[in-house]
Amino acid sequence: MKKLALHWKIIIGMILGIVWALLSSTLGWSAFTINWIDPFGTIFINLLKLIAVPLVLFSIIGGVANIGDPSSLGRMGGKTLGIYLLTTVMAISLGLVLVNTIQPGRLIDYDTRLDNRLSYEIWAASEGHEVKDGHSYLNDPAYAERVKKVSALSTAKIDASIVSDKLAKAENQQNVSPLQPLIDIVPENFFASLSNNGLMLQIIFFALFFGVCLLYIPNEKAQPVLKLVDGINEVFLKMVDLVMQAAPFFVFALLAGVVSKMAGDDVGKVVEIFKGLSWYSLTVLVGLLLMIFVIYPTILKLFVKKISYIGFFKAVSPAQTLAFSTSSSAATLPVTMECVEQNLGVNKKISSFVLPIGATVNMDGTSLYQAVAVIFLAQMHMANLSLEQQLIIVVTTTLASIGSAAVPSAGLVMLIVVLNSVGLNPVWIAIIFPVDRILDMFRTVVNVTGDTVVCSIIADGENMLDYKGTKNPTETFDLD
Ligand code: DAS
Repeated sequence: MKKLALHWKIIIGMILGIVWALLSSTLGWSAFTINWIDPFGTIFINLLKLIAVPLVLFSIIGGVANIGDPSSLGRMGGKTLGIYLLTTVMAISLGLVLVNTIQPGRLIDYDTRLDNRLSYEIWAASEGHEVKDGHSYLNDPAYAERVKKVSALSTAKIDASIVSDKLAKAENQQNVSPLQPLIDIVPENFFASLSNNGLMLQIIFFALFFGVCLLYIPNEKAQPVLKLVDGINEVFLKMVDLVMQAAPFFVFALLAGVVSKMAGDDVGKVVEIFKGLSWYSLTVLVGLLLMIFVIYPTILKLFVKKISYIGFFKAVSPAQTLAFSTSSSAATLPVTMECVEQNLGVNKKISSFVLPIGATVNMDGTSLYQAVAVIFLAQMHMANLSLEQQLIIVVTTTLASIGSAAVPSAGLVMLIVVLNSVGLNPVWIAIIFPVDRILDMFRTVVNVTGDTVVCSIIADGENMLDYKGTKNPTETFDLD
């Protein structure tokens, strides 16, 4: 039988994982799945992250040193960040258009148990409605009328304990100087950066610095270092191929764990959760799917004529299916790099530079989701955000998506920062928390797909795209 392409094996693993989880929930075995199967999903993500960090380090050092002259590095860096920013703002705008075209009434069908006092004050401020001192919102006819118009609110009990750690993290995010993100890029102790996965930007900074300095030392000194770096790179890429042989099983465990944790022993709960957040989830999903199947292919076609629509998806589908199952751009990065290099013909000098930066700062899916979530939560609390506030959201969401780490649910933590920026209550993230892990899968696919598109455009622009049609992806991760 013709060897099945890896991405099909991963998809089959995913489907079997979901089926197993629903079955185990029905039979009351979800605890078994969570205790004995889910850990293999965690092992898989750890293995991929174990490879991603040194791979980013050595591939950037090798990529920069092989580029040769720092000026082309500067030009490429400027182009990369510029296109990343463009796609992020495009994603946010799409999110805002989608969420604003759905009437608030249709977004929600809950009864309220939320902190109405806060909603009342935000609503009054947004409507220019005077709140008289000591005036109780319960007997304010204008507010009561408003509550009647917009159906009742979330049934999600605001259980602050769900989000307390995330709130704490976001609070830290708040109490820092505006240039803190810049300070955070420069590590004081490189080995500390290596040991902390979330500091990918520090590893990238060090690798760029090391690679550029490699260009300025005498060639006979630089060559042995470069040879060693290239050899180490090959080893880590072989590790990816090895781990990917077991990807279908690991993905089975990942999906089984995610669904079991969500459903417990009651499959109906999954239906309940989605029924409650249907319009919100649908709005996010429509936006993300438009990004993957319409926006990105259109941008790619505009700039890189030679890559066909089908050829592109065949080439990057192993990375997309992995992004979906791991919900981590960082964990998927090693596979993303192999896909663009082996299937799209992107030169390593480009991919080793553009992709690690993209995995960390270019999160278009996250930014679209954050824009939708903020407006949804505002509408839920009857707060009409002004156009100026929505523009503030574009800026803070762009920064928040850059600041989000490339790990599961990072986008949710940064959403708190965006909520704060327009005076909304960050505890409200508990309302959309239940579906976050599922939506995270889709937004991580968008994040990774966006990186591969920008990488292809940069490579083509630098005449470093040797696309010969996507050979059968089965060979992408062969061990030979
Ligand atoms: N899971 C994040 C990523 O790895 C995205 C997010 O949390 O929004 O890209």
